[in-house]
Amino acid sequence: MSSKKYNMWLQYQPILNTTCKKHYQKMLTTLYVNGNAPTIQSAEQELTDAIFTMLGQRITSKSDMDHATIVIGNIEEISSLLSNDHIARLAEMNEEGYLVIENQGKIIISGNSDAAVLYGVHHLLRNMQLEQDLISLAVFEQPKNQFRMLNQWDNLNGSVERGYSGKSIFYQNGKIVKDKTRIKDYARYLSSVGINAISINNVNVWEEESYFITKKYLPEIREIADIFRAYGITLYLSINFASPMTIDGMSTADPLNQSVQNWWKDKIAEIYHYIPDFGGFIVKADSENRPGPFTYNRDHADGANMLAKAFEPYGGKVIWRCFVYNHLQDWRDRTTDRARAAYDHFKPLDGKFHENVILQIKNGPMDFQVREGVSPLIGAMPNTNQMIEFQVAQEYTGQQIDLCYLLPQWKQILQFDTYIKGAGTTIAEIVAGTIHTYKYSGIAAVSNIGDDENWTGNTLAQANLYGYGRLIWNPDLSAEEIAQEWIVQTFGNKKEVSNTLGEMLLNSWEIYENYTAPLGVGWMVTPGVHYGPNIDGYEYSKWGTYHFADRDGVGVDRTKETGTGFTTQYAEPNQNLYNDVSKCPDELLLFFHHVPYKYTLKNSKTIIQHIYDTHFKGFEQVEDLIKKWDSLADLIDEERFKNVQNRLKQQKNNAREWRDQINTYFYRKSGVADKQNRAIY
Ligand code: GCV
Repeated sequence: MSSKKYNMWLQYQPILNTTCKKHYQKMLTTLYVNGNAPTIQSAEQELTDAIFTMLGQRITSKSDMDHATIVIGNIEEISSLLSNDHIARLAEMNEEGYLVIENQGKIIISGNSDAAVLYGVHHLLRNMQLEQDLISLAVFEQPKNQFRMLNQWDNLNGSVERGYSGKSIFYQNGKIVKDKTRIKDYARYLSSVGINAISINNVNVWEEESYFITKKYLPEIREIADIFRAYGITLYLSINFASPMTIDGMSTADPLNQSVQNWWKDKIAEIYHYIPDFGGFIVKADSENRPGPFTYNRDHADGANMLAKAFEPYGGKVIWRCFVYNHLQDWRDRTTDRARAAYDHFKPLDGKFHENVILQIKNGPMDFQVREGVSPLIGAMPNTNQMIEFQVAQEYTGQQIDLCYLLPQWKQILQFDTYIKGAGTTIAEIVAGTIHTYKYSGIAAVSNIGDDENWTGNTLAQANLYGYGRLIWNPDLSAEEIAQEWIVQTFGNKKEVSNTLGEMLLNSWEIYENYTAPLGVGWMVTPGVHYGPNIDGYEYSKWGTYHFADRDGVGVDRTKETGTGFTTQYAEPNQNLYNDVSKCPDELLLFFHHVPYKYTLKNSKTIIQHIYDTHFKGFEQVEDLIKKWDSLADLIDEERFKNVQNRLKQQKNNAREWRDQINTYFYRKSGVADKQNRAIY
């Protein structure tokens, strides 16, 4: 399959700028490759294919590097082409660091590992897609984060939990797909943005998927691991904590039970027999009905360490999710606060986990809302490896129908200063492992792809996948830079498209927030599906996701004096910032406080007027998005144009429904009229 929509940001369109094209054609004629590891072969293939489609010329192979215009490969053999300074700088970088150098008309790409060479090749190709000059190129790059992971929430029956782009590319009707071309293409896209780890099944591991770690499935999973390996990506599996019972009918899965421990030891040995560089397990335990150590009165450290020990001889990791909370809450009970749960469960266990365990913590204490505080657990365990979890899949942010470019949100989270070790203790530094010197750390995210021809349902949602990879490689890139890179590579180098689409993407998170749940309160979505408004949909449910609106006010009191005390989980001065209603930032006010409708925000509006204004505005902004997109009709191919146009139409209906339901709801609750007298029902 190859079409513009399928090719995402690796379009490799013919270069239109003639000066640029001539310059490239002259420079990129012959190739010398050193090394034959699968990743190096992928790099060579990518380079030759891309140059052919961009420049219309086949690059020829050379067996000696002196006569080649491009040289790629391991540093040892090609070091004679580099200066001592180049070599020293490369040696200072981490295992995935690479260099791309132009020296007397020759391009040299090398790195500290085979995967690094592939990243270097993609750097060159990105520069070419962006039509940049290659003369005097002297790039030295290394990723800021060690783990750059994607989690697939794919099920064996072909469905994808929270998937908005068709069915799974991995599984179909209860089987692993035979034709793995699409998996290979996915690996290509991921490697082009530096992803280096993937888990390929849902963290909710159902009955049949429990058998993935048995010989029933391992031979085929090995094939998938081989595919990803050739792109520098390590394979992980999600497991069922009660596997010894499910798979082998044992009477217990108690992590302190010797026969359970032996069972896992044997199981892990078996996996490594098939996949010698297997990454490890992702575990969702004692969370939303999934089994875990609590059944046996054991804690999460007991559970994780049992697996970690069995992984030790092989270098495998246990990625243990912290999304643990009471999902059977009584709405009448105001003392239980879901936001507190991860910290309350895990913080006391700091230092108890083995060094090959990494805790995976959702970016917010609730669940991937359009806006919520940053999880106070991140950074709060100096002696335990941690990584943050984002959601590229737009579960609560428009489900890839509504436009919501998530880079500004992720940037804000990464830049958040926890002050855990004084000023500058940002989330970005914590997950990069520079604050607490974690052995392993990084970033994971729920993927947003499926088998739709364009991978992501909404073509514009490709920007979130691209941006996720780019941002976690280099958190200093701005959301705008990333958007521009993506636009040019995806739609070509046209000023009008870059300007208009850039603006659409960058404002889209704010627009989505404007017409959905206000001021950080979250939810208000249709239960189960999580799309579209249902303001009280979760208000009297067991999930712990309440807004507490009554005739006088709205919001969740999480203060230490009168509320749940969640604010105390933050270090100072954040604790005080959030706890004090007069200091709390507007956008999070209802996440931390219950306030009257006539309470005045820092923006000088009352809460109620702010709700009305943002909801009317959000809808108008969607109308404007439609106009903007329509203005690009002649500049974008029909298929992709129509795809987005159609989604924007649906977004408009959604925004209208949100606007009217929210405004009407709060008008009826508060009895306060809109100052501008607009239509409220
Ligand atoms: C995989 C939310 C989602 C669930 C998901 C869960 C999780 O609750 O709605 O579908 O389950 O998060 O992250 O484990």
